[in-house]
Amino acid sequence: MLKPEAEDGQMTLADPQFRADVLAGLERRPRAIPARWFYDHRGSQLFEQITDLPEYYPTRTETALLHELCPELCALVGEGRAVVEFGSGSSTKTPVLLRCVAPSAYVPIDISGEFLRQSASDLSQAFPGLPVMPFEGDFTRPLNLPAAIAETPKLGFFPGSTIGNLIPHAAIDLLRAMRASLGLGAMLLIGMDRIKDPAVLVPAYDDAQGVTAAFNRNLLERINRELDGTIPVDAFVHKAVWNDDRARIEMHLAATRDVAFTVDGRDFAIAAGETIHTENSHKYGARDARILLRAGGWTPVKEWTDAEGRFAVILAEA
Ligand code: AVJ
Repeated sequence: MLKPEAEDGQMTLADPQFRADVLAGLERRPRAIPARWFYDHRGSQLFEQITDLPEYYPTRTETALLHELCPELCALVGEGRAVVEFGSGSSTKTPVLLRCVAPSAYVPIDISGEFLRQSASDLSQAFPGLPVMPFEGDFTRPLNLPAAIAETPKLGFFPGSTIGNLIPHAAIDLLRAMRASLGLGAMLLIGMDRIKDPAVLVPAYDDAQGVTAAFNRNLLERINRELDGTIPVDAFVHKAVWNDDRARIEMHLAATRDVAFTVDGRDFAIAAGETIHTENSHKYGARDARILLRAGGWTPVKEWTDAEGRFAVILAEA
């Protein structure tokens, strides 16, 4: 999912899909750009900082849960499965899972080859005996996984509440694609953030240090860098709002004055107060999560939450 850039800040050839999504997103009303484009090199750095913020509870809550659920998980999934991670893996969560379930192979799947190879080689070093098979591909579609693990039962791993970025119908399509990719006898371990008091949710997406604001506004900087844009970034402010009807945090960039700019040679005008919708982060209650999984073709087996019920890790079977 992550798309690295040259670290020296050199212009890289813009992804044609990025260009198409940005131009279409700025033309549509309400204006909206898909959240996946946050993660250029700078955006990935800012996201790492977000995961350490005092207000951003998901990462530390899920990591602690993974440590706690290990013995029970081990008993439920057995040893020797191939762990298939959707996304190139986190340096903190993935090792916790791999130490726990003693897999026969580890297969991280990502559309970005560079991040994938980096995290795969880090993991190989930490787990010398473990076959690590990075797989480049778009996991929103059913994939033919490596033939070497064709007969091995799989454990899918999709942490971080990344599923929350998708609107429910797309989340269900993704779950079904994962089921098709993982095959017969598969299990899935998935993290989902819970619905909770907006007084906790909103600061998690609008922190006191302004890191999330910088993460959001970096999308505009990225457009300027990669798509030859002239967006006056200082004219946009970060907004995080709880949409109770849809049970999601929305991030927007709101224009503080009338602005005119060009992107890739096209003219745009945004009036003061207008926003660009940049992210959805859906939250799921315990029953909501189970319905979502079942709609996606998965049967919930066991779920774990922290004492405050902030975050859930759910094991399901195909
Ligand atoms: C990586 C999609 C799970 O929704 O919490 C964090 C992204 N955006 N702060 C989330 C994010 C702003 C994050 N996910």
